[in-house]
Order: sequence, then C-alpha cells, then structure tokens
Amino acid sequence: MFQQPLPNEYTELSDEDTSERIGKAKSSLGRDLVILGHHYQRDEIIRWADFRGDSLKLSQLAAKNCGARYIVFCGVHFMAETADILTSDQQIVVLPNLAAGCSMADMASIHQLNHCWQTITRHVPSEKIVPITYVNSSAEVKAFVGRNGGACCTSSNARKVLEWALTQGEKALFLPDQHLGRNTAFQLGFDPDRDMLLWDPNQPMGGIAPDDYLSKKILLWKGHCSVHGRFNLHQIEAARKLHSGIKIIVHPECTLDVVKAADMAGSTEFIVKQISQASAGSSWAVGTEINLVNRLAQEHPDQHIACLDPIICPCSTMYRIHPHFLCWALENLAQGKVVNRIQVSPKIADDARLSLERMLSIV
Ligand code: CIZ
Repeated sequence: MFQQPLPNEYTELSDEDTSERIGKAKSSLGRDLVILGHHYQRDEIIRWADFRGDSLKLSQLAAKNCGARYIVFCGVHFMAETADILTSDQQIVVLPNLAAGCSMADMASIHQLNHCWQTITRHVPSEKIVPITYVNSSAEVKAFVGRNGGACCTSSNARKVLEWALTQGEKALFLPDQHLGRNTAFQLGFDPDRDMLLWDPNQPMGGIAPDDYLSKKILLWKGHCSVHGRFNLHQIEAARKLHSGIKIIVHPECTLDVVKAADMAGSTEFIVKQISQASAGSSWAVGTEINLVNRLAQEHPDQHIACLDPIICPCSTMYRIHPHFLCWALENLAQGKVVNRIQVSPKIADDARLSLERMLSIV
C-alpha cells in the first residue's frame, strides 16, 4: 500500500484551519476514537493524542480501550501493525500517512530472515538458537520469531528477554538492531569480540564463515537506527566540558561506546521517568529523538535539558505524520470512510502475537 497524495483541500490548509478541523472531527467521533501519539511525534500531533508513550504501552492501551472502534496511531508502520495484532477484530487501526515507515525495521525483510535462518541452521540445530526481534520489525518478522520459539522485545525489556532466550537455547539471534542487541548482551557480561557475531543481510552467507557460529553465543543482525547512530563520544565530551555535573542519558539504540560513556541508558519511557523524577536545577544531555527532548525541556523548565547532538536529529519517518494527514484521516472516519487501515493477515497476526505474548510472559 502506498500513500496517495492528499487532496489540495488539505495541503493548502493553514495551521489554524487544520487544528479547527481536527478538533471538530475528533469530537464528532467521540468515544469511537482513540488517538495514540508516540513520544517521537511532533507537538502539533501530540496535542491531539489521548495517550502518549512508547509503542508497546500505546498498543496495550488501545487493546484496553476496547470500546473505541477506531485507533488512529500517530507513529510508524510497525507500531500500527502491533496495535492491530493486540486489539480486537472489531477495532480498526489507521496510520494517517502510509509513508511513515521505519528504516530500521526495513533492514530486516522476511526473505532475508528466512535466508539467514536456513544458513545458520545448516550448522547449528534450530532448537539451539532462539530468535529475538526488537519491536521495531515487521509483523512478518515477528511472526517468524513466534513460530520459531522466540520472543519479541522492547528497549525496556531486552535484557530479560535475552536472559530468557539463553535459558531456552544455546545461542540467540537478535534482530534488527545490532546496537540494542550488543548493548544488552554486554550488560549481561558478554564480550563483543569473543561472544558476538554480526550477520550482514546484504552479504552472501551473512559475511560469516560457518565455523564462526559454533563459538559465538549472540548473533547480531546488521541493522541500526539512523537517528541514534548520530550520537558520538565527541558530543559527550563537549557536553561534559560545557556543563559540569551534566548527566548524559541515551537510548540503547546508540552505539556501545556511547552507551558506555553515558551516565544512563534506557528506553523512551525510562528517559521520561528519569527526567521527570530529577530535582530542579539538574542538567541533562539527552541522546534520543529531538521531539521528545524538546518536549521534556518544555515540561521541565526548572531543569536544563538539551539534545546531545547540537545539530539535532528528527526522525524523518515519524515526521511524516503531518497534521494535514491527521485531519484527512479523521474527517474520513467522521464520514464513515476508513482510509489507511493497517490490517495484519490472521495467520501472520496469530504467529506474531505468540512472540509478543511470550515477551509479556517473560517480563
Ligand atoms: O518501542 C518504542 O516505542 C521505541 C521504538 C523505542 C522506545 O524506547 O520506546
């Protein structure tokens, strides 16, 4: 499915008119509608969200709100898929702009994963290897993981899921984010050189010699987040020089050297919690998406909060949820017309749900 260009009626709307029309459509839909806003969405979208949070928390809230017929997910494609998988068949999930994908999720296609699995299991029996997929992955990848005895994870629970995986098998395959996988395995005491191996889906045989599988515990997939990949050690040094006592808090999608040099690392929910609980006068350099950093700075004016990257780094795909798209989706729903429905096929959804439920039973 591709996003059709919006009618001019929407693209030419002023900010004020867009807000007025979103407000009207939202109130006419009443309890039939729940709008979910991911932490990385811009403020002009977040102001309309009934709930905001990370992707899993939002999907779980949508499932609890079973009275809402329409779930409008202001986030990216894999998040809307997760919401569809976890909500009832009567609920309809809408992504306002179909072009809002996730480049990291796109780094692991189901074909690449099938090829990887077939290659590895020629050398390591499949029961000895447990796949783990980060929630930033397609429903098809989650389904594969569910079918093969593995679990999904988020950045909040990756450690517990990896610990669990290593009680179920001898090795874990972690995808698609190499950094979250490496950081988590490092936290558990594994050494990147001795214990981990990087599977490159764009190289024949993953770029790995078969003998190498045997000695390694953790197989990482060569995927990354381009936003979190921007943070580096120079920025950390510069922030520490500029403000003595500054705390550096980063997301675990950052590289291992950045996570090691930071004072704290954790998911968006962890970052929000740490800053919300900090005392007035605290200084923070935050290594995550700029919309969340700016919002935290606005909400805690008694603290000094800035992005670790002075050149700032918006997530370009999250940014595709422009208010014009939200207005268009809501006005269509208000007229009884569903646009941009995200619907995972029942077979894929059942297997993907297995990987999500397994995660929830572990944490
Ligand atoms: O699960 C999410 O929402 C993502 C992508 C990151 C996080 O840390 O919340």
